[in-house]
Parts: sequence; structure tokens; C-alpha cells
Amino acid sequence: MPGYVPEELLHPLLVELAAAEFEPQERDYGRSIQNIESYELHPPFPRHPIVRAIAESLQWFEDYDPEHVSVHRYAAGEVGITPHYDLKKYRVLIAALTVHGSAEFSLVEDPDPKRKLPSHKVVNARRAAPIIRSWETTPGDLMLMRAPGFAGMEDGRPLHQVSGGNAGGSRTALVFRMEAPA
Ligand SMILES: O=C(O)CCC(=O)C(=O)O
Ligand SMILES: [Fe+2]
Repeated sequence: MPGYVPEELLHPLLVELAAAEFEPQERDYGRSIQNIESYELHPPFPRHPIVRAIAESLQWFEDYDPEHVSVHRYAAGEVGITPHYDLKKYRVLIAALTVHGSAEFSLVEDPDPKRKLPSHKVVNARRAAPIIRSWETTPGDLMLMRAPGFAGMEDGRPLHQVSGGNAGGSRTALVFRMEAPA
């Protein structure tokens, strides 16, 4: 969804996010490889009013109330996160907002769409992945991905990857997720 967050909010949002410490993450992310720094935010987001407003705005979708928010920063370069599925425990939708910078986001051909194999047999960071569709994310874009439980589907998670920051710059993204109630 291009322009989900209006341009005039993006700079104040970036300032809001810059107040915390990003932490470098392990390069190995399950079976994929990542090159990111990140931190987590928690409801009711007392020091992040714009994040709270965006999280609330996402509740238009039935049963969607994301309470996990990760702030990601990707260095400029080729690898952001290589092909992966998001964890199964996150339900209904994953919503990723580009706040600053841009990247190449790709849907990757899934050798096991019926989910017959364990995911470690499917995801292999060292194997070149055939790309189904690729686009550039730019500031304000919101990307929605199916998670288990979406529209009654048991598991329609797409295999996907994201590059590092394009054009020699870093990219900052906010990723919203919802865990099923225990
Ligand atoms: O940076 C993004 O837009 C998406 C990141 C992603 O795929 C993930 O955190 O699992
Ligand atoms: Fe992901």
C-alpha cells in the first residue's frame, strides 16, 4: 500500500524511533542470513505516539491488533534478510512499514506451498532463490503479508526476502505482528 503513512509524519516518526538504541542482531536468523540492527517496542507505546497511532490504524482488519512491533535498520548493501517465512506463532497479518530509505522486497518461489516439509528443508540461505515478484519499497509504503489464520487459511505464509538499503543508504522499517492469545 504505497503512501499508507503520509510524508509529513515520516520524519517525526524517524525522530521518535531514533531515540532508542538499535542492537546488532545475529547474522544467522533460523535458516536465513540477515544484516540488521533492531529493537522492540511494546504497547501502549508510551514514548512513541506515532507508532501507537499506526498500530491502532491497523485494526481495520478483522481480529487484527498487532502488539509486537520491531524497529529494523538495514545497512546499505545486498543482504537485508535472505528468503524466509516469518514465525508461525505470528497470526493473521504481518505489516511492514518503510519509514526511511528503500529496499528491494521479493516474493520467492515456494517449493512447498502445501507445507508438507519442515521449513528447514525449504529455506536455504545459500541456494539462489527464484524470484516471483520484486518491487522497491519506499518511505510510507506499508506491505501486508499473510500469516496463519488469515481469511481462515491455516498457513498461507509467503516465502520472502528483503535487500539491504538501496542507493548506498540505510533503510529503517517498522514491523507489526500479532501473537495468538495464549
Ligand atoms: O523489512 C521489511 O520490510 C520486512 C522484514 C521481514 O521480512 C521480517 O522482519 O521478517
Ligand atoms: Fe519476514
